[in-house]
Amino acid sequence: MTRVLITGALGQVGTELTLALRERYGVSEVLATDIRSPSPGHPAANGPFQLLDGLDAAGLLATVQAQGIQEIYHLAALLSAVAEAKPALAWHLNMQSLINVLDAAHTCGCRVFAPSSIAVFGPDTPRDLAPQLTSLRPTSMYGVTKVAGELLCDDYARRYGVDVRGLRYPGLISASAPPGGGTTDYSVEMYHAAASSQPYACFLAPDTALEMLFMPDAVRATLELMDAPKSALRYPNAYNLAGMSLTPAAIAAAIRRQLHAFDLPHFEVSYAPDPVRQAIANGWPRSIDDAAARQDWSWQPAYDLQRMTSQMLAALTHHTT
Ligand code: AKB
Repeated sequence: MTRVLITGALGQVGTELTLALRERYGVSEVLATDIRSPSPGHPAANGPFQLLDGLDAAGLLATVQAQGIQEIYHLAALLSAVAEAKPALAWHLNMQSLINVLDAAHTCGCRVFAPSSIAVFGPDTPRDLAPQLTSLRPTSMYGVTKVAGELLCDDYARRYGVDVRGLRYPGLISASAPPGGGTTDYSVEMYHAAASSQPYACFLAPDTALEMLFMPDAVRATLELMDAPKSALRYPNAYNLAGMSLTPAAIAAAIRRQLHAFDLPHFEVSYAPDPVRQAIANGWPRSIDDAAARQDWSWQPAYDLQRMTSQMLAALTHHTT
C-alpha cells in the first residue's frame, strides 16, 4: 500500500487526482488537504481530509510523519492571471510551499509530484512545437515560479536524491472543478456557458492558439509518469505534455457542432481580450512537442476536440452518453 498526501486537493487538478488516487490506493490511504474545507459531496470530503497550508512547514512535516506519507502530490499554487496581479504573493506561495514539500520529502523519504506548466516558455521559445530543451525565459511571474520550481526540484534530486517528478501541464479542461485564475480558463468557462445556454465573452482573441489537454488524459499522464521506472526518465520533473493545440474560435465551433445532440438552442460568443491574459498567452507557444514523454514513458493522449466536447457537454448538461 502507498500512503499519499495531496495539497490543493480542492483545485481543478486536485479534485480529479484525489478521486483517481483513492480508486488506485484505497480511500483511507489518500489524505486530501487544502486551506479551506470541502463542501459536502466534494470528492475530497469522501475520505480523509485535513486543513493544511503548504506555507506551514512544521504542520506539513508533522502531518507527513504522523500519517506515514510516502508520496506527496503538491498541487497548491497561484495560477498565471492571479500571479500577474499579485507577483510577490505568487513568488512566496509557489516557491516556499514547494521548498516545504521538498524538505518534508527529504526528511521522510517521500516521492513527490510537483507540476510545472507551459508557462515556463517565453517569447523566444519557438512558438510551434516548443521543444523539450529550449530557452526558458518566461514573461509572467507564474512562469518565473515554474522555471525556478523545475530547477529547485533538480537541485533536491541531485543534492539529496529526492525522487521528484513533474509535467509541464498545458491548459487543462475539466467538467468537475473550475480552474482558478489561469489564462487558459476561458476554455472551461466557454463549455459552462454553452451548457447553460448563456452567451460568452471570451477574454482571449479568437485566433489565440494554445496547447490544451482534457483532464482524464492529464490525470492518466500524472499516474503514468509516477509509475515509470526512474532510470527511464531523462527529464523527471519537466516533461513537455501535449494534447491538442486549440483556439477559442475552434472550441466555440466544436461546441456549436454538437449543440443539437444536447438539446441546446444556440451559442453566442463575443471576444473582449483582457490585456493581461492576452499578453500572457502571446508569450506562450501555440503547440508543444512532447516526443520525449512519448519515448521515455509511452505517453499518448486519448482525447481529441470532438470527443472532449461531447464529454464536457454531456457532463455539464447531465446527459448520458
Ligand atoms: C494557467 O493558465 O495559468 C494554467 C497553466 C497553463 O499552467 N492553466
